[in-house]
Amino acid sequence: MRSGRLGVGSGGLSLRAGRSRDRPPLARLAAACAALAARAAAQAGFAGFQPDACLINRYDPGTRLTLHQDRNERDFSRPIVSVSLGLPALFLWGGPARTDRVRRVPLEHGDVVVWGGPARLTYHGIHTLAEGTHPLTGRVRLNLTFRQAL
Ligand SMILES: O=C(O)CCC(=O)C(=O)O
Ligand SMILES: [Mn+2]
Repeated sequence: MRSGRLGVGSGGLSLRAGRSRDRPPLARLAAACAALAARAAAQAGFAGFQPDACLINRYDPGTRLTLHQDRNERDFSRPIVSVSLGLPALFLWGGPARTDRVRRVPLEHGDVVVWGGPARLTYHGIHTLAEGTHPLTGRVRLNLTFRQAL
């Protein structure tokens, strides 16, 4: 699994809203993604979510993401919004302790998962990705997590 980041703040590719016609295409894409994430968060009961960071993970078959909590953000009252693209995966959804029972939730291309509130620090991960080919991404799963990090 490899990670990247879709820029944060004014020097890079801002996820903040602005006058869209004055912005370069990539910035408009970032703003559209942020709007989508905010809408998903609102539908899940987290109004006012304003993501300022997007972590992008790339998984090839045979790779995985071990159980962890998302703790790099300043305000845990803000949710995480996760968008899955490409190959399917099993999302591992545990509890507040690493040793809690873990459920396996199938995720497919286009699925959006939002977690926050009392579930914000739930341990989660991705089971070893199975071999496969997706018509849009080939042998790859991409995951975008939108975060209010600052
Ligand atoms: O790939 C996923 O669905 C989860 C990614 C994740 O948990 C993370 O980037 O912290
Ligand atoms: Mn995570």
